[in-house]
Amino acid sequence: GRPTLAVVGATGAVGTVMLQILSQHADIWGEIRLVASPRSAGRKLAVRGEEVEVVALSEEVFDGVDVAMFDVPDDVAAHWAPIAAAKGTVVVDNSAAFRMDPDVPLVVPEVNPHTARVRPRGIIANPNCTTLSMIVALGALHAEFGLRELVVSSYQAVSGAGRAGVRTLREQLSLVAGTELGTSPGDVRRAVGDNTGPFPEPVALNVVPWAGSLREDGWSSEEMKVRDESRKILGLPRLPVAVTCVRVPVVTAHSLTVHARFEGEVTVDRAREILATAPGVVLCDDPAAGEFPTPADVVGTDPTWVGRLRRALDDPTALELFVCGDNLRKGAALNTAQIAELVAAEMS
Ligand code: 2RA
Repeated sequence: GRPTLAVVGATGAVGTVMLQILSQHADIWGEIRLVASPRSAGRKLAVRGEEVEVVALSEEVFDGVDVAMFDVPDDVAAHWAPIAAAKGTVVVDNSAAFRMDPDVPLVVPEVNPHTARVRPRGIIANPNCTTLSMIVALGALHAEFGLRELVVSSYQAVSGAGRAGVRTLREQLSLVAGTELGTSPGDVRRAVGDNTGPFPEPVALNVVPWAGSLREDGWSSEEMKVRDESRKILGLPRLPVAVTCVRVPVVTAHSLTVHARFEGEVTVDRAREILATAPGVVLCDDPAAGEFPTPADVVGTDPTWVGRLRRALDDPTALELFVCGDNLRKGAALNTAQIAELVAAEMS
């Protein structure tokens, strides 16, 4: 029969997009079980055109489940993924709990699909949305030119911080709309009040140079993820990566500026050819016509969009580019679904 799938974290921001994707992709699954915290149990959600009742997370929900997609907090995944795996379920996990475990592959199907087959713990990790928003384009360029160094800055949408992030931006926007705010120090902060939600500063009419939690020497957890995960996915464990992560008042779709240095001289013409033909990448780059990707156009789409492609002014071995991708789709639910489909194909 067709494999049974469990979606753990079905009610979250990523879970909601996952149910849409499962309804849009070729229907390879038998039963789809929707799982969430006890708080959400009993709710009905639509998937594949049918209403399915959400059940509370427990050991028994994994009985007979072939593949489970997890989108839950790190501590919940750390506890429950091994329990599911011990029952023979292949877990595709979108938390940070297992990404850097050497016995857990970190998979992007366009870049390193072969790694998904070797999974001693029965767990496959899905990368962070910021890494995923650039890595398909970089993987294609690396395969041709050989990557030597990355310097990146992110422009991250608030839905990366889940439903609470979206709610916070919308509430703050309603408090500043139609005002003259943004003209004197602290006026936006006073208008939005102390409750800045999951962000350390107001995000409306602002940019916030912070994502995640504090790590050593002033780095953020998000910055460490971009570096460590890029190295693991590309198989370049010593790749120099300089990264600054920034939150911007965008609902969904992360963007990054990228300076990528390669082994030898590169040409924009060859880079354009590679990006124009790479699976999962769309080149949208005509500055004379004012054409480049922006989050407002990219949201809801699957590919990694690339624009502003230039050779570095002072280094013939480096390229500058702007990339943009839906952090809930390719950045989370879509990549997880693609990995689960790879696993399901092994089973058929
Ligand atoms: C963010 N990447 O955008 C993080 C969480 N998934 O906040």
